[in-house]
Amino acid sequence: MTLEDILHMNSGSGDSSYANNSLFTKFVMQKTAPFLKRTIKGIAKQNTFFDHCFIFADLGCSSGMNTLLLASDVIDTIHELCLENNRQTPQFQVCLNDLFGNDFNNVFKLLPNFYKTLREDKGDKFSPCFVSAVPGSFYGRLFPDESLHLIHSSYSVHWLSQVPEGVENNKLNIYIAKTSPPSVLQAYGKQFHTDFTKFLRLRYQEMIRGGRMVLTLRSRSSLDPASDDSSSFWEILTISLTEMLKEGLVQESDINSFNIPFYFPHEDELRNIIEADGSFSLDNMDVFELNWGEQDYTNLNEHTHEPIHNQGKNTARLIRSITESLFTSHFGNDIIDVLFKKCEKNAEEHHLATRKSRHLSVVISLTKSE
Ligand code: SAH
Ligand code: EXU
Repeated sequence: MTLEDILHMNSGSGDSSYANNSLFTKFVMQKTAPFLKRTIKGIAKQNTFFDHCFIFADLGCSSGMNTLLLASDVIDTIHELCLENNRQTPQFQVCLNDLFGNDFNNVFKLLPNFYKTLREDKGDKFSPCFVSAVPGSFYGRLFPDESLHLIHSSYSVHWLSQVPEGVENNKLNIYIAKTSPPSVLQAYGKQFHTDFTKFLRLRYQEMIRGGRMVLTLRSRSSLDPASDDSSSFWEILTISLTEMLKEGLVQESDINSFNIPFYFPHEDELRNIIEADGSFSLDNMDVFELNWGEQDYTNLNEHTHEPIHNQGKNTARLIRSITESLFTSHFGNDIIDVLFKKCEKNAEEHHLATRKSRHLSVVISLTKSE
């Protein structure tokens, strides 16, 4: 089985579904919305872009409230621009992409309401919008040649196409950690370099001349993993797995051979890859930090509307909604409940009680090269 057959965020709308744990990434999208708006305004200078049908894609859209939020943001911005300039709004084609295992059905259920709201909001200025799903990996071709005006992706392109080769000596760590040997960092960096370059070249083929991309990824503040403190989420998993090893619930060899296939690049790494490849030029970049653990994202008290402090539970649920498919396919189903119960306890005791979990993100805006 390859990663693209295995990986998916948790489906449905239960406690540990991604749909129910995507408030943090909603904040990320709100934070990057002005950036996206500026990019679309830049596009508007290219007159022909809004002539007939504006085609855009969200790569790694997942399933939940955020999935259609992006579509609304783009359509609203273009609407405003067209009103300002006294021109007719184009039709829209919205292409929602994610891997084959994504819960697209959950998104489809939200569509009637999405179309209805659009019609109500826009009134007689409404122009048709066609939403379609495009399942497949963004490390392969997804769209016909020169067909897209805009590509957006949030919190997805840090996912690699596979676990890097040469990370077997990462021992009990499951991602780059302070105790990882330098070769592990290099292997992860190299895999990201290969994958991101491929991503840029594929999108170059699929975009119209002058087309733009806005990508948001997790990032690292330092090139040196030892001085980077952004990985505490994955440390919670490592601590929990190590406890299970001591209790004889998992095997050491199984932990040694498990590593998570994502990589959070430093801004300089992104810049270097984009420049070296040349398919796109980098127009804009912004690095920002949001702290997980500052507020409670899921539970508000029904009566007082004050947050209920349930950090351990919420942290464990979020980590579970993202990583469960990887753990199930490697360790089997039996360990899952115990693992995330331990995560809940460890999130409370070891981490969130003593320090915040910093999440650094980077957003970039790119234009297709001539
Ligand atoms: N954009 C949403 C969801 C982010 S979750 C938000 O901001 O909330 C990250 C998504 O990226 C997951 O749904 C995962 O399945 C998807 N993803 C990871 N690798 C991918 C690939 N190679 N091709 C397409 N989607 C991928
Ligand atoms: C995500 C994260 C995260 C969050 N990574 N996703 C989707 C992700 O891929 C790597 O760290 N959603 O809320 N966080 C924190």
